[in-house]
Amino acid sequence: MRKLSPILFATAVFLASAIADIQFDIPEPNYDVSSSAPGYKIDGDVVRTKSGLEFPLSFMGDNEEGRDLYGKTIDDLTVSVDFEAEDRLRVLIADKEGKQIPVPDSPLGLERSKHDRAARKRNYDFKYTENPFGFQVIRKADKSVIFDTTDYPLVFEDQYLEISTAVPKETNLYGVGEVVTNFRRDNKQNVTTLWNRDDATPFYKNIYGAHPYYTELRNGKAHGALLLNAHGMDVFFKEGRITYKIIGGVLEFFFFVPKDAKPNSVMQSYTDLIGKPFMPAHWMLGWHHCRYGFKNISHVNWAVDGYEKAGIPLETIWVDIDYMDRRKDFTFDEVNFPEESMKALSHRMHSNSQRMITMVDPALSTNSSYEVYQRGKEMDVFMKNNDGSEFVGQVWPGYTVFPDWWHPNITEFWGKEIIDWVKLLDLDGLWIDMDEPSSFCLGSCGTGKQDTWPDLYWQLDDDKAEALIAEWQEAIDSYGNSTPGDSRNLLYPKYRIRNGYGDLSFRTASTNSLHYGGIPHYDLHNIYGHAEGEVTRQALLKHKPNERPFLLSRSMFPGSGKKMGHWTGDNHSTWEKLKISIAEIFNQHLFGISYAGADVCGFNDDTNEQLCARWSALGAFYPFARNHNNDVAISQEPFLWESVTEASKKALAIRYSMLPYFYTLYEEAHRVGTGLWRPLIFEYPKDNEYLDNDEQILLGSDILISPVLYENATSVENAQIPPGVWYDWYTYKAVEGKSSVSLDAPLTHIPIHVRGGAIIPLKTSAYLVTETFKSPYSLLIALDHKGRASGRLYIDDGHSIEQEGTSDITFEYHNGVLKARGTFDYADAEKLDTIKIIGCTDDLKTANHKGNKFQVSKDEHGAAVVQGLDIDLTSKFTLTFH
Ligand code: MIG
Repeated sequence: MRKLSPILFATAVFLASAIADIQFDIPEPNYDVSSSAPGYKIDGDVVRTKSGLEFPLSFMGDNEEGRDLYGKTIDDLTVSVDFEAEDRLRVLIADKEGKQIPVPDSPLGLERSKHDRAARKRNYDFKYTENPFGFQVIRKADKSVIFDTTDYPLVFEDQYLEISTAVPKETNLYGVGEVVTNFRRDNKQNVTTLWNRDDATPFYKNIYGAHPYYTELRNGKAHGALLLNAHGMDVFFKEGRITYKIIGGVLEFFFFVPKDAKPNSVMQSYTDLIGKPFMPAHWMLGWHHCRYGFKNISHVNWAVDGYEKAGIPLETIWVDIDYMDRRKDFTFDEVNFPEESMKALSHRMHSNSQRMITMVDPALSTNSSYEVYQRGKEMDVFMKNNDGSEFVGQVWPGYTVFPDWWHPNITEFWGKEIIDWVKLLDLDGLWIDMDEPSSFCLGSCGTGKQDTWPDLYWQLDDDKAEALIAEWQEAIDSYGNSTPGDSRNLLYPKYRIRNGYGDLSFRTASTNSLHYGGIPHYDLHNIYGHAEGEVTRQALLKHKPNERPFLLSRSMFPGSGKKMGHWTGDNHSTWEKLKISIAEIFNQHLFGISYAGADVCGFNDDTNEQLCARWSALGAFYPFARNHNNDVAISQEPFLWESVTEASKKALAIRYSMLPYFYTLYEEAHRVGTGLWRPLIFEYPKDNEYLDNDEQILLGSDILISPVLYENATSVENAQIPPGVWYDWYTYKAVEGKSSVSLDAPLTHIPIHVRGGAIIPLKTSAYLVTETFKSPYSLLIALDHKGRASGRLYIDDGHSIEQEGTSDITFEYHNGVLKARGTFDYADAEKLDTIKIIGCTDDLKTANHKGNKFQVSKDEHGAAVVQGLDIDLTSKFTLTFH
């Protein structure tokens, strides 16, 4: 059938850039993007439906010509066009018979069938050609064609779909992932493969999640497009074209065309469809610490102690798979992590208002004495082989089964295990890993081997590895390429997407294994982690219906950000991974995931003091901020080095003081869909000099972060300062915008600027998030050139889903008058204590509030300061300065 190259194969895993490429006999497909297929024509009436148009297509080739390029040609198609909203168009091209498998509604949760009326106002036009069929999406306002398939034939086969749009050669493309690469994508030679995969973040290759979504920016105007399809695919950005080559499903496109054509509005439109990012609780914004390879419970407690002694804020401690008995979920290593000691850790954390999270992997040991497995078996909830036996792969606990998130019993099964576990340790959240899903062998390698312990192939000598691989191959092939009633080649589809591991089934569940209803994994692979997230989240909600659940997942799909956060996976302790983490987080935001971060100080390889200091300072501003490390690397707790301690404490004091600002941004993300971290180009889309900047971050619109990303640098060169006036966070020194400057940055210092024109709500930073939120508010008023500033503050109880009352306050300052307006329904009396004004040329002496006079003083950097205001943030107020 095909040959394996075991030498490459055996050594490849965990080597970041190596490719464990299993050689296929089938020829390499044509990766060229100019297709010569015959295409389709409209073959029947174009009918107006309630929500748009519908018409049939038929294949234009004759019996031989252009048929069956990489699959079986489907002759009859239906196109449905839905004018779903003013800013959203859906174009669905599907097989008439409905045999192709679309992304399932559940657990996607898009409610995509609900649109039964065409939006009357529309920012776009839809046009089509009949013979051959092609379509265009046009932005009405300037008549620009933003998607255009009319000069390229459509290919629609059971295992191969190809569609392509023309784009201007010099266009700017962002998104399509998950992939490690610069934020603005190279559109000359770029292919992004989507096939969820457990691999340690090599550049340019497919990794954990799949997001067939992009934002395009042309001449300062943005739009977005989602191809809602969970099959493996290659997306080509090549001079003048975006081309999709997909191995199954249907073509379900959504186009996002907001009126103002701003990139941030495109994010709003996109998340209107896929769901807004979840609202985190206050504590989730604190600093997290984790490592793989804590040796025992004392080692974990040592880390907690170390933070405390050094005075480095620690909100949450994480325990990785180390706690488990032979890596089995929901069990304890009775020697190193006995149950009582884990309970004691949880108690310790909680009695100090801190938190605890543990890892849960989806794959469950098939050991006959493992009760979780027995319960699942009884409820029949695991993935199957096509002869009805359990699909048994291999993960950390040895041979494992994989929960089938589409099985009707899964909620009951998984829900019980999750709730029991969370209750047992009184956990604050869960971390779901390996949910691509990851499996270390090929095929159902463990069927019938229940109680034996498999080798890890990457630890074997070549000849042994070869023998093992031959065995696996036999196992996977024995279940056949296809399933009864399905003639597709599920194991070796002819079109080879550029999967980093070659074989689609390598390092994951095999594509011929089955989910409920006989649906092959082939058709659901990219949505497995998303589905696990949904089922797990439902369990957490059942356990505590009014608490915002905490879930972090490695594998994501469009809509996952509504349920959970994401870390960027197994990065490396290198400068390039530090730098690229910025682009990765920008991308996550683009995909509707606002709770995102990278492993601070790096996961794989040994970190070093300088790198870890720089990373800790930048990581202090990650939306999700966590230090995490590998089991075989040197320890990297921040308190182990003086400079890292200092960098962490300084940066975290700033983060904690800014928590109200972070929280307000999170509320905006949750309501609107905008990101916390914004590339400069998204805030200033007409300023082309920002197109490529993925080294600086706008936190919201008002805080500019310019981290050091290069070894031995002690300054940030060519830092771009956006338009207007910006003030140094530490010295209030003004920098004129639209400039490029050099910023001093000694080892423990991270340059930060605040936008003139902004009002930033702050708290007094403390060791813990709860303590910090107990302190009174202060406002930092940074004036623009006209002496104006404004800002926003959102307040709620910080953890409940249902709120009795929230406050949404707008502050405006002009001509010595500060006005606070908005809604003030949050019941607890929150106080405003201090106001600081920077960039003020008037010599302010007093501030007046309801007849009370307060002295205005100057701080050491010349800012005007009023303290002791004691104003209740329970109603609107005005403060006048003289
Ligand atoms: O194959 O649980 O990405 O964060 O520490 C390694 C151990 C499994 C991979 C995760 C990483 C985690 C590690 N896991």
